[in-house]
Amino acid sequence: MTTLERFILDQERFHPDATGELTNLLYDIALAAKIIASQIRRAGLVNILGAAGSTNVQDEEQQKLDVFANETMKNALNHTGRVCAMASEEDETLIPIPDGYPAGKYAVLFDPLDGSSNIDVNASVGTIFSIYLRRTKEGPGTLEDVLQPGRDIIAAGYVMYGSSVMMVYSAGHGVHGFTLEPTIGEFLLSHPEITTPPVGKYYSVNESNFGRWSSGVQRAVRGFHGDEPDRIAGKNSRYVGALVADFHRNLIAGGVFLYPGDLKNPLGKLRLLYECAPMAFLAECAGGAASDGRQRILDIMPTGLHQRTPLVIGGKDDVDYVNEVIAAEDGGS
Ligand code: P6P
Repeated sequence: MTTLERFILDQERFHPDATGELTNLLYDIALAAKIIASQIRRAGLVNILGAAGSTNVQDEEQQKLDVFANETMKNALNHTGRVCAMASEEDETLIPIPDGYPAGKYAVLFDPLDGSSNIDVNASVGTIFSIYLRRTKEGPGTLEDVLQPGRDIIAAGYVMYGSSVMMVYSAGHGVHGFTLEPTIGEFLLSHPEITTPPVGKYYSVNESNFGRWSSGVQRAVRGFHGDEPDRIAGKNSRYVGALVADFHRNLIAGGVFLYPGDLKNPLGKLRLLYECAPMAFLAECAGGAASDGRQRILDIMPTGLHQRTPLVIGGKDDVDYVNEVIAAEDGGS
């Protein structure tokens, strides 16, 4: 059995100047994941224990799970001296380190509970995180430390709370999956060196938006329907409605996920910093690709914490196909 801690320590050989701080930071995130997982597992009992906002049988305030997950991530990271600042999809502004605690060399961004509406129907949800080296030299972290392009990510990953709890991460040397063994409370290496096929068997998109897409996006998706067999083989449609779950299936089995912009939301729905950039980092580390339909996600320079971007992510050839069709049909750069 290779635990997450043992594996990350072994990986340090790739970083001669490793101080062990990144190892400890990843372990802090793994601890938060275990705490969140334990609370999610009880979600189905909330009617017995009391719905969010009410008090449970122990007369404790029942937090909404996304609030709980957000507080858990912040509390696992803010006092360690490894982090100078955080940003979360759940917080409007930058999350500073509390007074009295040292500011560390990393900036951490996260979506604490992605796809949380799936909880009510017992479908998969996830936590997404990315880690950067701070930009500013010392003192409290600032927006400059978190508004960094995805190409500067030094590690990123997600936790998927599904039929089992899995943590998938990369520090730039391969993508590795760990499955939580609940009886011992450890993440054990279950999927070393994950790579994603260049052409996948699945495509994932919310087709109810089809009428609002550009003609390029419509043509690319019709290609996935099998309408242009001479150009691209048709694919099976799979869509869970939680990015972590759709991404994970496509990463392992091969596939492409799209959340395009449309007439109503030109930049789509997904957030650049908390959802698209970390997943794009993982996709590229696994041999895949990620674009906004035109440019590489990792090259987008963020201007705001909560900015959105269209997303095409998965097998390299599938992403290239979508980019080519959009360029041909929609023109522009
Ligand atoms: P739609 C969940 O709300 C989320 O942010 C992603 O996890 C998911 O991929 C997407 O939105 C689903 O959005 O519009 O298809 O329900």
